[in-house]
Amino acid sequence: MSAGLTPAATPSGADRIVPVRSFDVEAIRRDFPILASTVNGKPLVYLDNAATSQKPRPVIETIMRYYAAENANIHRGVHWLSELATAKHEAARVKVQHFINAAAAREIIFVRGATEAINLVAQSWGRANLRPGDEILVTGMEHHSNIVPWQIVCEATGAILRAAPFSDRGQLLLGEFDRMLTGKTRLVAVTHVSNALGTINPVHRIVQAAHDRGALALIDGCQAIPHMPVDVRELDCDFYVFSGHKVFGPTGIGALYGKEKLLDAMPPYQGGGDMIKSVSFEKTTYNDLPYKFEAGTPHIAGAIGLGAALDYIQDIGMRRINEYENQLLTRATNAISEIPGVRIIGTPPCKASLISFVIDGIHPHDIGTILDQEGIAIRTGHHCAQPVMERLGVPATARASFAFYNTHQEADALVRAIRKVIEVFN
Ligand code: C6P
Repeated sequence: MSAGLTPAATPSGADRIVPVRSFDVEAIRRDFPILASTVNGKPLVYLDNAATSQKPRPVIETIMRYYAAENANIHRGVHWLSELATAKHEAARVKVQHFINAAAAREIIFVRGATEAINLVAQSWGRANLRPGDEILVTGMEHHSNIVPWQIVCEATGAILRAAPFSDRGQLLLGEFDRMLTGKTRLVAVTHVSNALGTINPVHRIVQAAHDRGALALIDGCQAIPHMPVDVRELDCDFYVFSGHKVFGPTGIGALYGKEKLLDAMPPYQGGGDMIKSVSFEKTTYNDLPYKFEAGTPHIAGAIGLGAALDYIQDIGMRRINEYENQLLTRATNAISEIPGVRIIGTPPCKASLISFVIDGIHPHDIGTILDQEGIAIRTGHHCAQPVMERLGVPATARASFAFYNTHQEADALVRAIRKVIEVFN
């Protein structure tokens, strides 16, 4: 790496230059030390943001400061450090609350990531509420994390998992979705943005339709939260989940939002310290929200780091991020569409800033390998969305996914590298 991870001499954030009016991508990039790296002798072009995003200095520094000066266990000690760490951890929860406009901090449960959040709802709400013949409705474009937890709970309860289809372009077939949403449907679980296609689903409408049928709605926001403003109260969703590492925060931390009355009625997911009020062999009573769902010592540094990440992108502004990324998406899509032999997988009208593609006669892994030689990081494979691949009749795709720190030049470098792949194979 040409830029190390040494903390800046200035206090957290003091060296950040985030211009208010114009989108100064070069100034933003200076906040991300890893972006100055070279790979295979070429400047790193990081286009694997849907897998995980890079971390800005304020996040790195916040985590370093936590371990250097603030580390203690939380909710347990009466000593100064424990109270400090507790306050920081709970302040991070409030940051998540405000970021998604939840009504209360107790509606935010810290989890390891979106996967754990969905498993929590499946195991807690699902086991308590699902009966044989009840239905869970997902879409055909879900990540495995929004399929397998429901299959597990369906096996345990006798409920049935159904998947609404999508078109060849990767657009959810709403007519089919509505038809499959019946009086038997107890929960609709839909991705806000598809990680394999980029499709932005009409989640507001989906939530309303679910509620009209008496079903709950869970939204998997993993690929939406880094790219667009999300307001859970406006959406009126019952649950919303996301992972911290995709939104410029650390790995191992994420959030489950749930409406308070639902979370209150749900049994604990895991047992252990911190989720109880009192324990005896005769009777154990559970803690209040959100702690009822947070057994054991949590990822304290992760939560605080996530809070710093949300502060950082809020400073830039989610609308501006969205606008800028749309420019990158349009530029890259137009150029890639012109290359003979390249097919973009996922061309719905509403799309987030990722492009899945295949090239005639060239395996996506070979595309990824040649792009890597050019310093370009993309993901290849099924993207943990095997049903999407099966539906579209491709074994795998190459996927370039953009973040707000990517540049127009990087989009052009991707296009040049795709042309080079074709040259090499021809
Ligand atoms: N998708 C990708 O490269 P975790 O692993 O819990 O942080 O996130 C799971 C997950 C859930 N839903 C969606 C829509 C996702 O995209 C992901 C993670 C990564 O596409 C890694 S497989």
